[in-house]
Amino acid sequence: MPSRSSIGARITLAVAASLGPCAGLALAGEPENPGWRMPHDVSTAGWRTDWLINITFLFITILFAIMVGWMLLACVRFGAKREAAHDYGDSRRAIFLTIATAMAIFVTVDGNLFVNSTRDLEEVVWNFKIPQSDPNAVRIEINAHQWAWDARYAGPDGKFNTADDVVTLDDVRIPIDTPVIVQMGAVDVIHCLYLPNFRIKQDVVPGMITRTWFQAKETGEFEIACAQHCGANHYKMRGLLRVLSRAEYDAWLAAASNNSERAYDSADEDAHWGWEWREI
Ligand SMILES: [Cu+2]
Repeated sequence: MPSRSSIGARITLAVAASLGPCAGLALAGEPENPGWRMPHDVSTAGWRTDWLINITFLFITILFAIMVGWMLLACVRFGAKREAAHDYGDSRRAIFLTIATAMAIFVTVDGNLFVNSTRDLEEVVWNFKIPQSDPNAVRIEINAHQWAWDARYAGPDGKFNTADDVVTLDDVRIPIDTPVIVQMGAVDVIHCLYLPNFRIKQDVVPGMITRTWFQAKETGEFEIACAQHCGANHYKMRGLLRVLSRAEYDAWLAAASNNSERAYDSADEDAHWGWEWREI
């Protein structure tokens, strides 16, 4: 039996193959702007989200085709010359058929969404045991505010809010093939960390620490966005996420940490927004 990922890939290909020529886009190679397609997935778990979107798209496309086909058939077969035999839909048979059809669609489409999304949450998305069991996992604290993302790495001492922390602005760097755990806080309004290429969306709420995790399977530069309208300059919350090789990442972190220690100012309280990492 094919796995969910291979079924998802086939559906994606089938949908892309059928729509590609209409949109005038070549299927070979990844366009810079994916246009009507989903952003290029570079995460290990993103296929789960894509599978659910694609299979749901397939379900509703089939339903749409059946309904339109049925109506067209009625238009062709019946008209002024040949009147259709009709009722008012209040017979027991009509009520039963209506309820049975609605339930079948609800159980199939929504039931599939419910069962598989619940399983995805339990197995991966909310399963922090996976990244925590990896000794190489990268931990990042993110402070969201109007209108930027501050990211904080613990530095060689492994503790947050100390002199060797690396702090960046709208610039998150992570190593490939390594779980990344992010804890987030907001100082003003609700923001939402959105990584389209990782299928990650997590609200950042003042007064609490929220978290997410993901793992990259390709190097490159990807977009960070805010998915909650957080004020007039919401659009400015655009950052860059760079996936580096492990060696590049380690070299960058070591150099940046050296710089941080030199520039550390214990009196600058606004700069010490980090918190003690919350183990679960
Ligand atoms: Cu925002």
